[in-house]
Amino acid sequence: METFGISLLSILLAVVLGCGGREKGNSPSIPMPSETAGQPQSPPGSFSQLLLKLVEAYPNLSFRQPVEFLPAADGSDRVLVVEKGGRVLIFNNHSQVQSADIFLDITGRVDSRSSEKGLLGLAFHPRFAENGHFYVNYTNRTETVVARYRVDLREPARGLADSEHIMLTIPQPYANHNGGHLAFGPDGYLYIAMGDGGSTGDPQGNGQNRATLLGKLLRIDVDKPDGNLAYGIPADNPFNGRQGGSRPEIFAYGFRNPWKFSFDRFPVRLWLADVGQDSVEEIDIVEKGLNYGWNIMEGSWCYPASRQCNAEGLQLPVWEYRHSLGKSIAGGYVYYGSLIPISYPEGSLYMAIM
Ligand SMILES: [Ca+2]
Repeated sequence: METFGISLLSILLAVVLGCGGREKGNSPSIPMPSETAGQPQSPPGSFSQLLLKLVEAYPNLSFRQPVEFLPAADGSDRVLVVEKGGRVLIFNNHSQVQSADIFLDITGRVDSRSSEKGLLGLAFHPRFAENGHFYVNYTNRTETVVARYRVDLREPARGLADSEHIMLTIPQPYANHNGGHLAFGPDGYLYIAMGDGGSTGDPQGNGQNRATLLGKLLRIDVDKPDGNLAYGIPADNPFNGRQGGSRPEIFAYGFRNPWKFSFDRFPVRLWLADVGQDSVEEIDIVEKGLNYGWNIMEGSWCYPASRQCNAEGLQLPVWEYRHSLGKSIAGGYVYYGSLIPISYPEGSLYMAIM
């Protein structure tokens, strides 16, 4: 899956779903795919109905393989762009901005030589203004690294490249499917998206194996290191008791390559885009402890499609599309603003596809 071929800032936010007016636990009021395992069904809706167009946000700047865009956490009007190669740029959030500064450059630590490897995510600590901490997710030659960095609070627009404190490393058996997004939830814990380790069809079975961190959404407590760990395990993580050898860092499992996820504000809801194998791209609402199906299922289809499967206990996506409609799904956000005149009054979900 080629995921880095276009400019992040000119991504067409291509899937628009109304998502208002629901309480947690009820079925979403968005179009649902078939709930019958293995039964082909065309996704509802049509991209041709969209009235969106691309606008270059910062025409005077250029970026090398940008993978993340986020606001600065220092109270300024600056924004950051994370580049896959290992740089993070910071600049004023103005369309005519002329130049960007380097917030962080860890190119020397990052192996980005294959298409899905590199510096893949950055998240500011919720109390960044007090502690100056931020977290990154990158690949080196053999593993994923989740590490903490810091700024000097007197100079919050410049990360200290020599301040690395490694939180977690995860061996990567293949070059692709590294997930890479990380973000703090409204609960103050750090969520980390991990792909299934790569290759085709999850040959190691990592998605369904709760003894590995591959193919999972993880949740850790960066503020309470526990024993030899650089982090703590939230008390209500679903496998905190290591049941059956399960890793306690797991929040949810059965993912192939969860590339981006985001938190809705009310009700609190975790939207996640999971990149498909050969046929189906999916959007999941992730809840604690649940199994999202890979590699038993690809979206709401059995995997491989020629095989019968048992979907009992598996969470189907809330929406999916097939490759006749678009390729790799990237992720997105629920938008509550008024700048885009969509007729869903309580928020619309925008997802980017490649
Ligand atoms: Ca799935």
